[in-house]
Amino acid sequence: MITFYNPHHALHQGQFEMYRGALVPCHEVPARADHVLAELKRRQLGEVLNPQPFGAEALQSIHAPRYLGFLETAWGQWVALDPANAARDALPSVWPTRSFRTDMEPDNFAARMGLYSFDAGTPLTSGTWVAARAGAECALSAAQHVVEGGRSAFALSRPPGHHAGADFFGGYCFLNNAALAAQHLRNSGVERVAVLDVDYHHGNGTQAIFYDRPDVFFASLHGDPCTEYPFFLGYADETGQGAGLGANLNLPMPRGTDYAQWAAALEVALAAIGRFGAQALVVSLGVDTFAQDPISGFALQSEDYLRMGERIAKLGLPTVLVFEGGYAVDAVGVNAVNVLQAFA
Ligand code: Q9C
Ligand code: ZN
Repeated sequence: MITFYNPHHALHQGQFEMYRGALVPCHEVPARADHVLAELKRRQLGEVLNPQPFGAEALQSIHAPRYLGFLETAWGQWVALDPANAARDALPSVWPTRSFRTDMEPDNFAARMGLYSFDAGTPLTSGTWVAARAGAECALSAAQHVVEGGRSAFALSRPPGHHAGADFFGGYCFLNNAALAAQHLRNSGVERVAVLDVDYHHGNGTQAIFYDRPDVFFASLHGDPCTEYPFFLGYADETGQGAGLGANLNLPMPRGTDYAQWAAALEVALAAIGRFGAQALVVSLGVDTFAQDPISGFALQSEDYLRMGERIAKLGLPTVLVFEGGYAVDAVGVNAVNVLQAFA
């Protein structure tokens, strides 16, 4: 398995996220990617390369230009408000909910933070843009490897991506790496692409990006949004719209779900991907389904990730795997690399 590793990921280093009225230390930390890289090297699982550069058009294939412009300039504007902000992450505190306008882009920085986000758990930091852009290049490079005939490739980056939409950040995500990979496959002539999202949390960003499209199938296994983040999307009755009707599959599961139950849902997702006729697969590989994950509620064990990788490989599709969540920092390397090793 070839890996494209984001050499700039640690430039995104949030200090705090808002949780129950307090600022608590971020779960999404640089050590996560470091552990995965160390485990890949320990098992000698293949080459680790830096990503190739991609231009603005590649990002604009998924993301709105005004959102990209905001991300690129946000840190400078945050510090311009007050030089003391250089030592503080930017977090949003006001949002345009129902009945507000979102077509306007206010001048006020806090207003624009809210316009382009959906939670207060995703700090924007000095290096967020550089890290996220290089992460997108990892996903695009992995997709390009598969376009050139590679069986599979892994994009090892953070911040993660699957909660980010065309024009919003949240859930620790800024650029939707999996969506960028899927779109790159489409632009390179792959007519039917499937995204399989196995992160504990529903991939609301990816779903929203492809919801009305018949050419990219989205299947997600996740904690029931009735009780689990991101709460407002990920229900079983979301099946796509317009030309995309039938190309979206959500498989929410209750807290406590173990691998036997989870694997039964995986069979449903893989069968649907087969019926769709996917010619390539993108996996949003979150390992926050792990029993010891500090913010999640499933009960998967480290060995289960071997079975997961083996089963997904049996689809026999050219596959791009993109690193997403997983916050049991000491186990995240073993769990993610178990999927990759068994897949390979
Ligand atoms: N106290 C991903 O796994 N907040 N994002 C949870 C827990 C958001 C997770 C609050 C979790 C987002 C990529
Ligand atoms: Zn997650």
